[in-house]
Amino acid sequence: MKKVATLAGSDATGGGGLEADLKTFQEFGTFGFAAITSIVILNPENGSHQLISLDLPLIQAQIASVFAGPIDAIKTGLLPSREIIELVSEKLPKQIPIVVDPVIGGKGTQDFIKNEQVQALREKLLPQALITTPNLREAGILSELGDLTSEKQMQQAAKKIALLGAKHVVIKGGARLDAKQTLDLHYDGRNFHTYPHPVIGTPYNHGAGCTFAAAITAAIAKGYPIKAAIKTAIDFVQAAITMGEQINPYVGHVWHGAYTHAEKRLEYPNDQR
Ligand code: PXL
Repeated sequence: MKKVATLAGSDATGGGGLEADLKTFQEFGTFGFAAITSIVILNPENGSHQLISLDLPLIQAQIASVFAGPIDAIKTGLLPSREIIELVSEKLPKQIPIVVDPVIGGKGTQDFIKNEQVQALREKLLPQALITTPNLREAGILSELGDLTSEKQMQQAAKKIALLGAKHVVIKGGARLDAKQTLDLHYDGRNFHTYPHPVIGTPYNHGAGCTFAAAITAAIAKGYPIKAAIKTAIDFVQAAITMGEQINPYVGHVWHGAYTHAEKRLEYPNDQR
């Protein structure tokens, strides 16, 4: 069985973060591991979020646990301080495919990380990435090009991010460029590939970004070629968004099991109830 690890934050509400990663790894039939860097909690009184970072020795010990045996692919998610980014980049094994989801902000939350940490992502982590998956906003920040408002600018940003060392850059266009059609742009260091698909009109898409990167990571572990991994991850997330649900008064999540219809698994037979 293929083993896939995430080094990421916990989203206590279960839509994003390592919860999304583990659910997605399972859907791909891989064995999921997780080292928790931080915990994002939601205040049920007013919908505000709080981020709590774990101490470095605790993160280090979890990373050591994860790598006590062989791992086939690794994803990084929320790494909310320069020290944590440095620790993770030091401890990442060198020969294993690494997917860096450069989490800077979250939906409905303040930015998790600020400029100083962004520099650490650029200098320490992106050089180790086989694939990085910024959204439009993160791509603008990482490339230092600011707001990206056209496909041409997405291409420029992808090239600049690739210069930092990431071998493949996938910029998630989301619905910001065009309300009807969304564009995911992939730069492989030489050529651009585009993956246009329709925008799904739902506000219940929390966790889509984490799920996308997790799906790519699991697919890579299973031996998919990179373009097939990206295409399958897009289809996986499209299905997850289509079945998104409101989870609490403040947020609606994607359903990670949609692509495989996991909600239909292990049902108790009606005639035996
Ligand atoms: O969507 C980015 C993200 C990543 N990681 C954690 C999160 C979120 C969004 O809320 O909670 C832990």
